[in-house]
Amino acid sequence: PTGTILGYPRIGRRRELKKAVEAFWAGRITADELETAAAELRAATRERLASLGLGRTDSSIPEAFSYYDQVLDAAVTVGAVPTRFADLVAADGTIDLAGYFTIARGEGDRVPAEMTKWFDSNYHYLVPEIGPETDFHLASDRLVREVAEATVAGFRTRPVIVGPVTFLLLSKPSEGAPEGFRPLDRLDDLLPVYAELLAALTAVGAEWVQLDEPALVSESIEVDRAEVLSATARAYALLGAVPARPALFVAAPYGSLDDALPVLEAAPIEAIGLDLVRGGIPSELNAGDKVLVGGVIDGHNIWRGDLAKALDTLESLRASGATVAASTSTSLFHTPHDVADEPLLDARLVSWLAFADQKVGQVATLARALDEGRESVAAELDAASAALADRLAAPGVRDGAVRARAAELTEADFSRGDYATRAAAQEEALHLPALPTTTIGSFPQTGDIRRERARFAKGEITEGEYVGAMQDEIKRVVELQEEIGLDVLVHGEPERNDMVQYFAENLDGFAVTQNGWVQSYGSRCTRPSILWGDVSRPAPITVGWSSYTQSLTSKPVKGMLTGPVTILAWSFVRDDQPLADTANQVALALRDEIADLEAAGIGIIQVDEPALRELLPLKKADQPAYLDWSVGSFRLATAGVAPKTQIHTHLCYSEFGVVIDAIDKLDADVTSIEAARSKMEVVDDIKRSAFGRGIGPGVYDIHSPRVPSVAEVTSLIETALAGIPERQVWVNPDCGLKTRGYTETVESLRNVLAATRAVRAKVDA
Ligand code: THG
Ligand code: ZN
Repeated sequence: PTGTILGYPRIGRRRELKKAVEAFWAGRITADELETAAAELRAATRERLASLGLGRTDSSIPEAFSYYDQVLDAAVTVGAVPTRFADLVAADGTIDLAGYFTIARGEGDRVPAEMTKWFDSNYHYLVPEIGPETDFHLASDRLVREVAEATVAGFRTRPVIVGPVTFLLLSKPSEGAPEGFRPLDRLDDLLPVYAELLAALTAVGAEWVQLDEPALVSESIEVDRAEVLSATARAYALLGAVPARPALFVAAPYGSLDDALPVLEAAPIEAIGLDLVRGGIPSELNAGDKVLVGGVIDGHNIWRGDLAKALDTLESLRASGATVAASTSTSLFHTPHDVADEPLLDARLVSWLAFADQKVGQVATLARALDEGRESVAAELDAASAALADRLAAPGVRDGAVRARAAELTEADFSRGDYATRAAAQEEALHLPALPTTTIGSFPQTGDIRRERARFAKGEITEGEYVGAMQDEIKRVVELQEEIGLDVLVHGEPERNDMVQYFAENLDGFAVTQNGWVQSYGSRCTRPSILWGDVSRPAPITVGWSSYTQSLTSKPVKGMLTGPVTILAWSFVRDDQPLADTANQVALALRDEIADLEAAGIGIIQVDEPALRELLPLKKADQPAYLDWSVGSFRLATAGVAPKTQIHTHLCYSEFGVVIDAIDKLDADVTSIEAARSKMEVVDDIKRSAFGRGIGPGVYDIHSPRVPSVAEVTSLIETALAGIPERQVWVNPDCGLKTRGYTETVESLRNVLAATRAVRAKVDA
């Protein structure tokens, strides 16, 4: 095939898969009914892709479905089920759908597989657990059945699976593995299972198979690079030697292959997928008679982009003498289905966009150009160029006032001055006790709250009624916090659907979608906003809610904002200027919001940056520049306040050590982080780093409904105090309480306060 895509959204145009999966979990439909719904979705996807121009029978349509996660699929396929779930495995070594979901979601005391970020995207995969005990065997024929299902429907599709090297590099040692064990050590035991799978795929008629090896582009892998390369060579020498096998297409999305490219070029495989959006054309190409699949259509964003330039790139790839096909840089599962599902978006904006279906169309156009010559697609190339030119010149894309303000920034705008002075001023202004207690910001989002928000969105209640309902909720949350005895209060964020979308809805330069869902993990989705123009703040956003809250209490109320890096990370961001420039525009809008909060008497303002770690580039050479602008944008947002105003930040995830220098440079007065799940491991990182400002390592794991006991929280606080000076320590949960229920939240917070009081009493004594 001359045109293909690496993958397609699996959740469904109207989130059909999410709904079916959740109905199955709730017991509303049977496993058979779920299978039927999934099969219908796969059938619709194949038909759709064919109608958009991919070949029905030339293996250009990927067979890339997943009920939950593609890494879990690979684990279950090769029999890598964690020991604690061994009872879910049937006598014949297979696991049913219910068992598959149990690994993903846990059950009772059995914790689910760990979830972590998939490269530099907002998708989360489940981390396989591999040890000496892992009994690799072909344990699932799901992929084989899907290829057969496609054949019955008149298609020949290309099955997709995570490749063996990436699979092991993304795995962690199982609980029982000895010290020093590395999953990659099991490569030679794993490969025969992949070989068996290849033979089974051939037997049902697969002519190609796609093995995804994104770990080859990442420099954030802990295994030594030379070992990664030799594992790759070994893996593909062995798989290439399988007698009756499909042609092997090894795809490397999310960046350039660098020194892994010669390894793949030398391997007995038939095609290599290059991400030519993130990486450039390799300086040296020796692909021989392999197909180079040029990933020139960006799978990571939603812009229509420069189609003529994409074709130029493919043509220069072909100039190396290689056989070339057109493709996407990554799977399209990072993009929503179809711009045609967005009737409320401005038509002009729509003309600049390409969601998954439009990108498939672009690939088909490029494939035709490769086959029949550039002239055969002249009209399409011109239309794309015209749309791009229109976008660059459109009102709002460049706003003179926003640009003038950014151009005038000086060093001083990024700096708050001496911490000791600030700390003294804050102590005098806030009068907080030792070990101050607070929460991260959100309180449980009840059905009532969601209903009121939905009714307001639909125009069923007036703005006055809506504000009244939210204020009632805020009042309840304030009274609850006072009764529990927390020191720094929050309003609970009932007015926010999502911490990024809420700001996007209230800033100029953003658009929000109706159906633009993108899978975040499992059945959970987000609707990333589209940051298309210069960003400014037409009016204060949170000031009314925060002032109302402060009017209810004499305790300090913390204003709650989402930081510039996180707003960028969880939106689709314009690609016509450096991220750094866009981040500074968002920062300036937030800076104004912070100034207004301060003027309204809010003495503590939290600016959350949970995505700071997530956007860290995969290539080490790109990391310093990233840390520079990301930290800079946070400082620009927060540095306008008086010394006595206390700036907080919150970061999710416990990989604190990786970005601790950056966190230090954020220069926030107080930083809260996740720590309870990892039993305060971060305390060692903090101790080593000489981090000198306020720090709140979470003492309550909000990811599970479990209520931590007073003794447990006491011990976590004491662990923190063993490594960090008492004057720096804050006491708070790991993260926001939005996804929790009220019952367990209240009980847990009471225990947190009881533990804090107990530790305070001991410290005072
Ligand atoms: N907001 C955004 N991106 C995020 C998060 C977020 N990315 C990382 C992390 N948090 C992902 N976590 C979640 C957690 C819950 C949900 C989505 C991502 C979720 N979504 C609802 C669902 O799928 O049913 C839909 C929510 C809605 O109605 O808007 O529950 O917090 N932007
Ligand atoms: Zn968090």
